Amino acid sequence: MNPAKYPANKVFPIRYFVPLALLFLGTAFQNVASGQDKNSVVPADVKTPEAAAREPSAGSLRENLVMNPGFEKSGQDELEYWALMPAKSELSAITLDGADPHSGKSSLRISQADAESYSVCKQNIPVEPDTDYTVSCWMKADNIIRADADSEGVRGGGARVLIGKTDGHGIKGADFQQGSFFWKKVTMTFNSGPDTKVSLQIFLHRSTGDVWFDDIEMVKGIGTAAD
Ligand SMILES: [Ca+2]
Repeated sequence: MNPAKYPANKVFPIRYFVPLALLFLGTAFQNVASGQDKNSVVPADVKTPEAAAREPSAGSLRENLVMNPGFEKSGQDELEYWALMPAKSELSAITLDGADPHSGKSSLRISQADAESYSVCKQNIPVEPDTDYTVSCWMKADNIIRADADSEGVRGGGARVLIGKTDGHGIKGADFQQGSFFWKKVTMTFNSGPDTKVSLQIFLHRSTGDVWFDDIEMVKGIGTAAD
């Protein structure tokens, strides 16, 4: 820069200052009038309807409706949210197992030595009527062998996840599982029909052997949350 060519008093001539000052004041007044300045009284956490709609909320499509789905919450002598009904002849048939869970620290194990035993673990879940839901769970099995046919010719079933009415009637069950297999995901869909509450049940029906359940999921709509 050549000081002789650009003297200090010519860098910002006074004739530019007044219009710029008026422009600044005019902009500041406009912001205050429209409520957009930094001292605006509109709280920062107020969401527009569009922003609120994008956020997940209770009852959203992908929410898992099962409580304690991975069998990680347990108090003394009980498993939170689940009703345990071991077979009458094998009252210790249902336990938490810390060995090789599908997730977390434990899975639910049903172990039966009597082929006529039937142990059930269930939970009531609120639903919307006439709505499709998808149930899935992870299962592992060791040597599940069904009971022979009873007096009516009906064999034992094996291990299964089932959705029923709260009065005990079935709505829909996934395929019965037998034999031995490592962790696998079992999925089914059902429609709630007129019901506003269903009973989600996992059980080992009239069979010997061991079955483990973990990460039970029930979501509204067709397809699991991971789909
Ligand atoms: Ca678990």
